[in-house]
Amino acid sequence: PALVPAAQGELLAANLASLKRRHNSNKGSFGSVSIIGGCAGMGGAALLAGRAALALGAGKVRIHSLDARLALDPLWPELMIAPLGNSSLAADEVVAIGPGLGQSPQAHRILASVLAHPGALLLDADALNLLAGDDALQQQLRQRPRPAVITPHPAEAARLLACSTVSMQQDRLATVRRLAAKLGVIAVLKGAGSLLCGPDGYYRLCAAGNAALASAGQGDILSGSIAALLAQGQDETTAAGNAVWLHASAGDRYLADAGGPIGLRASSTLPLMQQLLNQQ
Ligand code: NPW
Ligand code: AMP
Ligand code: MG
Repeated sequence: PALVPAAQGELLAANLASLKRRHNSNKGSFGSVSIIGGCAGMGGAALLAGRAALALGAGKVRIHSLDARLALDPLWPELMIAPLGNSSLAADEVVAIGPGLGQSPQAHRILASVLAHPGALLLDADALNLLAGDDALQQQLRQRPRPAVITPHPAEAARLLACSTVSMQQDRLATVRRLAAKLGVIAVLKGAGSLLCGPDGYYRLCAAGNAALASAGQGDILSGSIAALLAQGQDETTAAGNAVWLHASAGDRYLADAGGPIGLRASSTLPLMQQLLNQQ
């Protein structure tokens, strides 16, 4: 915080009051989420994002999988799973694309068409890898009437900016600002001390979180969580900020309860996030 004037940023805080539920609400009140990803060998990433979207309160969640063999999540049968091509997107649903998407020509074609989705949109993982170095896709992203959310980890951010991870990590604030301005998006630069920034350069720093979160699938959990809060009506900055805070704080709760950072599975982060969400 001492590095920049206070007016240019602040610490991330929870802003969850709008998620309070009316007694007579129904699943239609809490929106629909589509997760696009899960190619052969990485179906788990799409399942984790889908489970997170359900766990954090989205009314309905569908996974559009690139692997036709992924047809059901037996542990979470509430999830709908459709092979890509046999499904369409409604204009008002929230779309999260990237977890386990892969970088095949098919994945590239899907991304190009999804960038035209008029509703809320989140890009993560391989959607960001496909975007890196593709000027036409970047132009499409910038021209969206409703800015998308992107959630790169440091290596994905470095690919987007065509620089090394080491040089990028030396000035994370400059990096997240460059990403948000260059792509016209709400950018989350993940890692220890996640940063959130919009195209106007105003940033939020997450002081919570620890190395318990350094495990496979945690980014996929974060993507689904942001999608859930978007589906419940929060705007892009609020949804991304709240999900980053809930995710990092769940990591801190694990550290305190377990007495150390080792052993938190991405799936096991979800009940901790649910507790934090309901206890606010
Ligand atoms: P290193 O090793 O330090 O040089 P990739 P991915 C770096 C899917 N998944 N600080 C680090 O580099 C995803 O959704 C599927 C610094 C690390 O080795 C994607 O679609 C799963 N560096 C796909 O896999 C579970 C950091 O980035 C490298 C950093 C590929 O995504 C796993 C890895 O990045 C996964 O989510 C940090 N905080 N964080 C499943 N169950 O199906 C990362 N790095 O090469 O982009 O690979 O992130 O695994
Ligand atoms: P991904 O690399 O896409 O799976 O995302 C990893 C998630 O875990 C992101 O939300 C990171 O911010 C979080 N994470 C990973 N390592 C740490 C760490 N050392 N401290 C805080 N958060 C972390
Ligand atoms: Mg990831």
